[in-house]
Amino acid sequence: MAKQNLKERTLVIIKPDALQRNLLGEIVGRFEKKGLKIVGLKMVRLSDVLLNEHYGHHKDKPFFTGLKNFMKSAPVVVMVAEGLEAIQVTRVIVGPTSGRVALGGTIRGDLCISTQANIVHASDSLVAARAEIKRFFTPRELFDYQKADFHFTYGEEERALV
Ligand code: FUP
Repeated sequence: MAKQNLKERTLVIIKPDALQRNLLGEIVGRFEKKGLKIVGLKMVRLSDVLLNEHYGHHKDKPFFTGLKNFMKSAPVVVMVAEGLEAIQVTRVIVGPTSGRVALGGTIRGDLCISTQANIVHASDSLVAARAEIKRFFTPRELFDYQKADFHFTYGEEERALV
């Protein structure tokens, strides 16, 4: 297991359904309120090339073409969130793939009822997070900065995990 650190980063894609359903602010707000630091954020329109790469592990699934068309139907917002165990923390607050089984309190559980139109994508491992962040962001688009609430976001032992 990788050493715990306060700068673990994960990629989040806020999908076209969230944009169409006026949920952008709500979703970014949930990450902020959790205590994750937003270190990158932009709107992009996804291409076939990018989606073939991003969802390559699903290319033989029956839902692949539909998923790609959905992801191209409007721009998406891509975001990098940083913090202690950011990858796992993000998966927990996002909830499982289907909005129909995701528990209330999670983003998908509270905000959607679909498997495809499930509001967000979030990296599922350290290896995936590294590749996905590189896929969507250049180093210059990612920011290192101090947060004013750092001392109240983490406890003493956690703050020492530089
Ligand atoms: P997740 O990691 O929770 O985003 O889920 P997966 O990697 O298993 O799936 C990626 C995307 O494929 C989902 F966000 C939606 C889509 N999908 C379907 O449309 N139908 C399915 O049965 C499974 C996944």
